[in-house]
Amino acid sequence: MTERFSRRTFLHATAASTGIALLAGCSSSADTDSGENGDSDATTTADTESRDFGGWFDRTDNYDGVHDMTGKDTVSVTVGAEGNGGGYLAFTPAAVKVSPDTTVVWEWTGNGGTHNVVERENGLFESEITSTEGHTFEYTFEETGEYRYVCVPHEQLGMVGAVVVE
Ligand SMILES: [Cu+2]
Repeated sequence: MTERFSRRTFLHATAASTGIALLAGCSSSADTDSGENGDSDATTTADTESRDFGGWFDRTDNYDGVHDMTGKDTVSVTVGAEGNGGGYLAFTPAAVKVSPDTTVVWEWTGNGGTHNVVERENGLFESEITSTEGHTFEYTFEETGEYRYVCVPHEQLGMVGAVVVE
């Protein structure tokens, strides 16, 4: 009881004395619209966490943990990003975590030849196979679970991805 009271008092005091700093922090983190054009913005601001995909990403050299993008209506993943042997044979981020009913939009860079996005285990989605810059494919994940997908032409080179819905 005593501890809780003193902690609350402390938080109050902190909030009051650093009110300006807190406001500045809030506005910059909520300001996601202005960063829409930068790929790096989306990847660097997301929290990442480790997760065992049972060897799914063993050949994927750009896999860098699960990027937490929960709470968004749409999340974009780059198709034909640099990676997996020095070419443009990667999905970035390779793994994302989203909330139910989130639409994931895959966007082709036009690099690395032809790519596609295929969920093969249950046939949930399969995109066109194309090398067109700016091409997009989207799928809305309604139910929680772990979804894995591949680029069929480059799967053996590590061009695979995952969407975790929680
Ligand atoms: Cu590919």
